Formats: sequence, C-alpha cells, structure tokens
Amino acid sequence: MNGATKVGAYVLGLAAVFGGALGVGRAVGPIGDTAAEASRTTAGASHGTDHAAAPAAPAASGGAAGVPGGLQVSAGGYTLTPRTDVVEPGEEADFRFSVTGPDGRPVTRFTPQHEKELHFIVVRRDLTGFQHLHPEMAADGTWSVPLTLPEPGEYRAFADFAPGGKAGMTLGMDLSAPGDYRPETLGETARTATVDGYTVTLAGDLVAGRSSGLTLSVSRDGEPVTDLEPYLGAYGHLVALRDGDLAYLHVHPGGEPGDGKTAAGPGITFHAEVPSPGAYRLFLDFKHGGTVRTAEFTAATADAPAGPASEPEEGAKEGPQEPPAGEGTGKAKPASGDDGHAGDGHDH
Ligand SMILES: [Cu+2]
Repeated sequence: MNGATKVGAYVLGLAAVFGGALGVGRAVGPIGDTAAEASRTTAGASHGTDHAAAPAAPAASGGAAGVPGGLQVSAGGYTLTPRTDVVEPGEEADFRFSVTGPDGRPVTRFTPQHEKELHFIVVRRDLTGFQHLHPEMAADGTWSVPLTLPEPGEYRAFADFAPGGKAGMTLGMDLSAPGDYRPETLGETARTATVDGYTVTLAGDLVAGRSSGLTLSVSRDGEPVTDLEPYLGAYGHLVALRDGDLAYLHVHPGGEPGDGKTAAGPGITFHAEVPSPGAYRLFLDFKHGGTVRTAEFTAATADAPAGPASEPEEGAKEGPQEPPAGEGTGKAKPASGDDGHAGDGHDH
C-alpha cells in the first residue's frame, strides 16, 4: 500500500473510533439528523454492529481532525465555562458550569449518549481519584453536580456530550483544589485489579494507531460473574486516559445488553484505539448487585510499529509482542456513588 493510502487509512481509523465511540451512544437517542446517521454508521464500521459501513463521519471528539478528546476547553465553537475552577478539597461543592455554543449562549439542547445528555469525568492530574458523574441541567443550560475533590491537587474535568443535532465531543477543563499536593506515581502495568472483593482481569493489548480488542473479565471469590447488570445501556464503560496529557478516549463494548449475543459477563469486550504509543490508565465501570464499581488499570501499548505505518491487515497476526508485565499494582476503588442513574427509565 502506498504512503498516501496508509495515511488515509489511519485518519479514517481515528475518525471511526472517536466518531464510533460517541455514535454508539447516539443510537439510543433521537435519530434522523445526518450527523447522527453518519456517526451511527461509522460506529458500525468500528464496532462490528449491525449498521452498514459508510463513509466516516468527521472526527468529532476533540474538534480538530485527529486530535483526541478532552485536551481542549473549547472546540468547534463550543466552550466549557465553569462558574469557578477552584474547589476546596474535602468539601462537597455545588459545582456549576455551562457549555456555550457558537452564538456565545449556553447550549440547552443535547442529544443523549448512553442514556445521559452529558457525562462528567473528573480525575486528578496524577490519574488518581477518578469520578464518573452525571450533572443535572437547568432550563437555562446551567449544569450542576455535587462535587467533592477529596485531596488537594490539580484536577482535570471532562464533559462528554453531543449538542443537539451535532456530533459528539469531549471538552476538558482544569480544576484546582488548593493545598499541599503530593502527586502519586502511575501504577505499573497490570493485568488484574481488585475492587470490593471483585477481581477484574484484562486480556488483550492496546496498539497505537489501530483498533484492538480488550476483554475485561469480572469474578468474585474466584467465581466468574455472569449476571452483570446493564449500566447506561452496557455491561461496562471504559474510559482510557493517556499518561502525560490526559487525552480522553471513551471506549465502548462490542455489544449491548439484550442484543441476543452479548453475555452478562464474565467478559466484557471493548474495541479501543489509542492514538500513540505509551501508557494509559483504564477505568472500567461495571454494575453488579445494584452497585457501580470502578476497576483501574495501567496499560501500555504493545511493542508494535505505531502510527501511520501500522496499517492493519485483515486477519494479520499481532506480531511478536511482549505483553505488559503480568501481576502489578492495579488500583481499584468503589465508584463514585452514581449508580442511581442507571435505571432511570431512558428508553433504549
Ligand atoms: Cu456517564
């Protein structure tokens, strides 16, 4: 394949992943506008769902083509505007923000993705303290959420949303919790994480510049968990943040509850594409026994050629790659008490 075609395939791959991750969510919302249709069909190309393949939608997550989501506070005319960007650590704040649109006014119409109009992810810049929240929007477009930043430090907050009728995007903003900040080092790569007596095992490798399959398997007391509960329309939600700049990749399962082929565990399969070699922190939200929990892993890309040269070929083997080290320091913690939203009756 010549160079130009390789570059083209790479860009298409990025568009498919970012458009696809959001497009799957859009399938639960109103459909019919062309952007949504384009994203939905792109999702089919990326995730192997039933949608027919179609020309890729514009890369949506970050605004500019090929820029990962979450790195910009403003993109495509949309800007994240917090009422304050300083939050006292250890105290619950009534955190408010809006998304202003190209006309400079707060956006009040959003297209639900994964049963929510806006997903709000907060993490300290050292990749600890992950929270996945769902703010409420007032009629004037002001979003509010009870937010506790437990420890001092610099935090990154991500808003993952689709303005009504537009492609989805993720904007990011910095929040500060004043005080003495001692950043933690990133945990070593790990295949196993534990949370509340559950063990989650990661199989598969991230490969820079191309889609790769990851399977996360949940067990408890040595027994596979086969009755995972749907959470936001899926058996699991996976967020990947790039070490170094916290680029945001929202990755979704290859199937969904009730599609007749997706089991309720123990394995949850995802299609992930990361834009560059390096380390990523993975945060898996899963629901069991009525509670949402988050399992966390550090994962590094497999030792493979990266970037435009890593043209995937159908059926090609992954090559002689060393998997990341086995046992490690995957940290885990309870999810941030957000599971009340899981069953709130959005049609799906
Ligand atoms: Cu969410």
